[in-house]
Amino acid sequence: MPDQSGNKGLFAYFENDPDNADRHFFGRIPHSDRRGFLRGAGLTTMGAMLGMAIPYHRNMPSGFIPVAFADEDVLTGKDGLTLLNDRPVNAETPPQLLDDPITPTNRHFIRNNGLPPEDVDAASWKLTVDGMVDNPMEMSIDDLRSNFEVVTMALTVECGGNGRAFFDPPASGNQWTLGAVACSEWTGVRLKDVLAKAGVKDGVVYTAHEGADTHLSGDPDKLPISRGVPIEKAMTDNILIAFAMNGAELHPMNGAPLRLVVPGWPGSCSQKWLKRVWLRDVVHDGAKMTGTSYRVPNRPVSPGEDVAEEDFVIIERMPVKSLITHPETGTETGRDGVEVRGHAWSGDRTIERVDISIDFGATWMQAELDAPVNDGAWQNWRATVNFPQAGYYEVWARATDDAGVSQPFAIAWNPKGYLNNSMHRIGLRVA
Ligand SMILES: Nc1nc2c(c(=O)[nH]1)N[C@H]1C(S)=C(S)[C@@H](COP(=O)(O)O)O[C@H]1N2
Ligand SMILES: [Mo]
Repeated sequence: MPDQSGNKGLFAYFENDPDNADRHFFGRIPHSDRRGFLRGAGLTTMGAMLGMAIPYHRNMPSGFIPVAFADEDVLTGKDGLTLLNDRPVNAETPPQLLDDPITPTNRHFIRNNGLPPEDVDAASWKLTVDGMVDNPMEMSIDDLRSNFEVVTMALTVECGGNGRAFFDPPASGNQWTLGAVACSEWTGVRLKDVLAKAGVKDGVVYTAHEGADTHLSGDPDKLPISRGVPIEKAMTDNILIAFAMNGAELHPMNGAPLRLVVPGWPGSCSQKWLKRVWLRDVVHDGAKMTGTSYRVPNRPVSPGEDVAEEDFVIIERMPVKSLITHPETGTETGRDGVEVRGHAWSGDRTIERVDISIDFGATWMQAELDAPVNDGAWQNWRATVNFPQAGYYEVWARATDDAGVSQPFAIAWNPKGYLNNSMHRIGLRVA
């Protein structure tokens, strides 16, 4: 990565200082030639080589793949993701690629706050459980396997900032649209079993999670992120310390060889490259637990309002939401018997119904809805739609959970762009 960028990623470099970035990478190429190249196949080729769309390509005047970027092998094993940032790596999945009931590993989004560990060795990996426990423990992955019941569950992970791109006024941070969510099948041991064996002392309030990734600054004393959950949440049945994903190893960018999976709460609770769980007698105050990170105002605020830091509260469960994964927005369909389908989820709750509208919310039809395959999994739904005549339609989906709460049409704005669960709308041309 270029030092001239102030140690920022390539995306930030091109975004903040495109001329300099361009000179840095393409200095020896005469400017006029570069412009010429840009108009050719450059960007498409670059995107194809990466297997992704590049949203900031307008800021990359030269349009062929910089060597520094090409060397990144972090996206090996991912397919069709949209790269939002390269340092740290953040990539989301277009809705139509999330169509499978269980998200394949190559389509699970990536949200990194720091730099992932390199050359991890699963055989020598150690997890420490300490703090306010009767018996502090250090365990290998084999120890976890042999001392606790191994379970496999489909679990939904959604980034707290999914949907931030639609905020107006905009909120800073990764501009996730719809695809910072996934439901893969995870295999591991229950966090609660491990904590029970360690012996939870009276007075424990919160867990604190630490991973092996490093802070972007390179400072070894700083963690990029260390979050936790209330002990009552930690002791529920569907939180896994996972060592397998979809029946194979975890993808390196999804936390290999060991991670937490806390379904239904902000993805940030699901510490990747998990090294330590410690129990505390205070609400954890690690990196990105405090200030405005993964927090929202304690009251409704107007769009763009300044909110004092002490008025922010920690996000707990994620709200009710649904996603249309088929058809792909912008495509053409026939008139009759068009299957519309997708998923719906609501943190710590079950979805009770999903409704579909093809007339901008004027009328609704109820979709067929599957039960979750297990507690913590999203629910698949489908509806067969007959369009009354040819033309342009929007299809909207709206999930309702077992507390009777539905998705809003509009975004409840908050300063950091969290929790956007407004209805997903796609556009279709009906022939
Ligand atoms: N160690 C570590 N764990 C982490 C993160 C991280 O940056 N470092 N990002 C968190 C956030 S914000 C999210 S949304 C999820 C995303 O998981 P994924 O990258 O496997 O999709 O991982 C969480 N766990
Ligand atoms: Mo996240």
